Amino acid sequence: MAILDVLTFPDPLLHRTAEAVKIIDNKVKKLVDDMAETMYEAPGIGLAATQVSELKRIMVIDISEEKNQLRVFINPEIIKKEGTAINEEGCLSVPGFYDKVERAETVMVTALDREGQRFTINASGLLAVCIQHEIDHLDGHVFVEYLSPLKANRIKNKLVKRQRELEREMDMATPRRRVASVRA
Ligand code: QAP
Ligand code: CO
Repeated sequence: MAILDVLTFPDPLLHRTAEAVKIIDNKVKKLVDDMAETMYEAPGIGLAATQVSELKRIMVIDISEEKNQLRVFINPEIIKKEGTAINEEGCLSVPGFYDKVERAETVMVTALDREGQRFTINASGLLAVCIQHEIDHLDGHVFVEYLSPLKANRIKNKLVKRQRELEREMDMATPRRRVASVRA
């Protein structure tokens, strides 16, 4: 098991479309397990493979209080949507920012589980929000895109600035290699 690096908005990879999984082999199962570990460690309630730089249609969700009800969705598809609801959302790829987003209130979704078994569920409440948020990632969308351009730009600028500061800190922590001076 491993903790994976989570991409931060506005990374261009977050806007690419993920490809359907053809065979659930050990590599896919390891990715599912690593994604779950990464989500729990964050901690978060949902994570899409796109966020860990894997353009595969895989997402993990656990909205339970005890963090013991992992749901794995491979090649998820929404087959029915009903109503609308506005909920506060956040995202591991948009750390520290939360805002209201309007989505369908209930969704019927079909997907394959970690063993390749098809399941279909009717989701409402937080689970419905999370499923739509994660499927958006697989289609290259981040919740920030639903906010006003003003809000979206503010978030983008702050995250770019923070990333630069983090990179600078990491660079400072790297010991400078002494370069042998070339004698004339
Ligand atoms: C998507 O998001 C979601 O800003 C999952 O600093 C969120 O797990 C669906 C997180 C809300 C529905 C409602 C965010 C962790 C986790 C942060 C997450 C942060 C640390 C977000
Ligand atoms: Co997200």
